[in-house]
Amino acid sequence: MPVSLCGTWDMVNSVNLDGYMIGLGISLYTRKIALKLKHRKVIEKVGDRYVVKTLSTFRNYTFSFRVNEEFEEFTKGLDDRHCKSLVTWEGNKLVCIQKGEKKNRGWAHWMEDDKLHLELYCEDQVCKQVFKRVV
Ligand code: 1AG
Repeated sequence: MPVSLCGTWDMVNSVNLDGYMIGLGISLYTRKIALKLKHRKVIEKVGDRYVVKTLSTFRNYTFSFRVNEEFEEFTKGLDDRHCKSLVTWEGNKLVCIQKGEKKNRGWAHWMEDDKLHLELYCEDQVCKQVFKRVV
């Protein structure tokens, strides 16, 4: 059984978020704002659904899903695109493929040394973020 990613997590490191946002076609103006933010992740399990919230002082993004069940994702407030998304466990990694206009789009979450890791993929870009648990 994979470890639980549930909890509240604060970003402590972020590498190449700008490249990821360029891949998504985000404007320079919005990228400048987004790069200054400290993101907080709140991951909850409600019944058999996960609810994932990315919170910041600028915008919030919340979505929910069941593992192994494709869903319609609208990335409201991010790049405002529609994707057909599918989240699965690959070993201890929670992996999402976001099919849509952008090639090679998705993300992966996993735990390592009590930290929550996130990789965000879009086109040829990879953003890597690390979060520590909020106690
Ligand atoms: C995601 O998490 C993305 C979460 O799907 C947001 C992370 C970075 C920002 C991404 C794109 C930037 C687009 C527009 C910038 C505008 C606002 C930035 C606000 C950022 C906070 C919402 C996947 C994963 C799911 O965590 O578990």
